[in-house]
Amino acid sequence: MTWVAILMGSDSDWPVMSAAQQTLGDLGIETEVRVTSAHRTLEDTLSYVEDAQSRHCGAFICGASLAAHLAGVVASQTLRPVIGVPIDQGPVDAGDVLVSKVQMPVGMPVATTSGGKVGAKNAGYLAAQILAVADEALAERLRADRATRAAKVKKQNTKLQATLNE
Ligand code: RP5
Repeated sequence: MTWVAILMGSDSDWPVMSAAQQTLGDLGIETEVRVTSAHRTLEDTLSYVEDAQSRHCGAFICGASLAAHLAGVVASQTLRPVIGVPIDQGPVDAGDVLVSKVQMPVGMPVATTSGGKVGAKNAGYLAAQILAVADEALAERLRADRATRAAKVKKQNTKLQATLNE
């Protein structure tokens, strides 16, 4: 079975990026998590991407803040899908990081989510949907997850209508 690599430029990104790992774990998808930087440990980053590909990694999720080059560097080294999560850190907010991440040159895409834990969770879901193209059991788990969320919204509406009709 294929798996997902979760990379981040610093362990300060982990409180956000752990949400991606949790999401994938809940869907039964194996992950590897690495702190590796596009600037400070470039060679390690490149070696890891090559090694992960050789071990059938199905997608990369990359979280970083500031200049946020990690996802772009990883995308330059692989044809596997790369998902970028903008992280709010220090002098920049996640919106600034998002603007950097989405501006990849033609032929080198990074699928960029919103920032923070919501973005990290959706990075997990997007990676899962990519893997589910070739994994019907996983697709079924994703459908079940959506059904659970839909049931929750319907329940909320039923409760609200009851309150309005009191
Ligand atoms: C980025 O710089 C990291 O991904 C992190 O989001 C940010 C700050 O890094 P540290 O100050 O925690 O090393 O490269």
